[in-house]
Amino acid sequence: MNARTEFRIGPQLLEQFDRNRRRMQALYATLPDDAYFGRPIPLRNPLVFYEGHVPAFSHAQLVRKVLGGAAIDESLEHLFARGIDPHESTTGAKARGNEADEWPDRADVAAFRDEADRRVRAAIERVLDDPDGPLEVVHRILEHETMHHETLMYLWHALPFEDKRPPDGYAPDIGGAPPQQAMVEVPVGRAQLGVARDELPFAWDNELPTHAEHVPAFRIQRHKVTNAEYLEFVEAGGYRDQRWWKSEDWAWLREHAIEHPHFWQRDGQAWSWRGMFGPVALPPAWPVWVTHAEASAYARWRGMALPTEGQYQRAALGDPDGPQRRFPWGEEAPQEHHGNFGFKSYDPQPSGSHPDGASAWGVEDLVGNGWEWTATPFAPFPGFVPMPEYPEYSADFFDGQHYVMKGASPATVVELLRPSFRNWFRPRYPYVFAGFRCVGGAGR
Ligand code: AVJ
Ligand code: FE
Repeated sequence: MNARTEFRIGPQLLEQFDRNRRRMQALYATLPDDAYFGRPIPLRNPLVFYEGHVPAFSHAQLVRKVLGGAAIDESLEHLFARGIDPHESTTGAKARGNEADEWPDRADVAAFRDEADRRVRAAIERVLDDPDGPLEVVHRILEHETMHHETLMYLWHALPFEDKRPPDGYAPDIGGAPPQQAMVEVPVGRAQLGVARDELPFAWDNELPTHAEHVPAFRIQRHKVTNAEYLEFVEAGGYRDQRWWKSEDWAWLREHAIEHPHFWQRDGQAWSWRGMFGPVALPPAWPVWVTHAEASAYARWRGMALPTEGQYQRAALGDPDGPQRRFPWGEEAPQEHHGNFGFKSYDPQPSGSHPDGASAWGVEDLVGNGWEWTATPFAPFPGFVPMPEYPEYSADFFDGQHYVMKGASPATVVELLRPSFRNWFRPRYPYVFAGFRCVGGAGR
């Protein structure tokens, strides 16, 4: 049975579609009107945009482009067509504020969403009934939506606390003292990067094709860098010492008067973490979430470096006794006890909470609890070909201004946990649920 037939069995894709739509609508249902038209992150679109964008994208890709279906409303389809991270230096971006006058009524967006959902759902059923149907497009729209669930959580995090309510019974898992940090030795070996087209029912163009990379022996931290460790850097004056920062990162610190991670705030003498639903006294064992710029500065301060994508892959998936693993813990499908992903939490969890998810070398939390920054600029693998129906998906970001992130955050769905999945962001975009660990050096 090949991957294609395997994925043809059963209605999983339709169930995923329904689950995705339910998750997003449940999220929006809790949102007061002025927040709906607000822009929690000044450089991103207001929340109203994403409620239209996800159904518009699915409809454009599957119903219109592939199946040749009719338009619902050309002007709404155009309005909601595209939304990626604008450049940090974009000027004239609106600050927080209400843009209700500039967008369609909430009820009109909901009507467009429901009609697009109805047509997309019918199209998915048609594709699943046709043995030669374009299944890849179904995967593409499902994964596109789930990536937006995560980027929506970044926006949600930025909403004022009074605009959101925690689900019943939710409380962040604060933990106690951080686990002992340690350097783990990973022997020389080969890392498989990317994936062969026929190995999976779907992969994005930037994951294709596959190649092996020779990775010399290296040492990597067992745990992601915790708040407690990062606090040492902050208290040592790391944000005031130009030596640790690249010139553009130093300029960014000065321009915005940045003195600590975006997820932290100072309350008098004490530090807090700005959680999803409220501040909590800085949990020492949580992985720190920071920009690539801050991660790089910390690593330099410790006399270490960020791992390359190949080193991450080796640390996460290398196996002394066989071929590269599917997940750090082996071949078993991801479960809750393996890590903090799949909307298990709205916040980080203490480092050391998921020993069952450790890699062959004993490195923990490589998948979940925050993406991991790598030192590798986002670039095409040799033999890259842009996806014909969506050529800008990756290619627009091969500009040396984005870095590869691997792993997963609490807001990453399990469907994205495959070894070849690559995420990327700008090095000074502060909203991402991403942390890091260091390699090499004589440090800890
Ligand atoms: C892959 C998460 C960087 O949100 O900017 C969504 C995914 N692209 N719609 C992003 C994406 C177009 C993308 N990331
Ligand atoms: Fe999108």
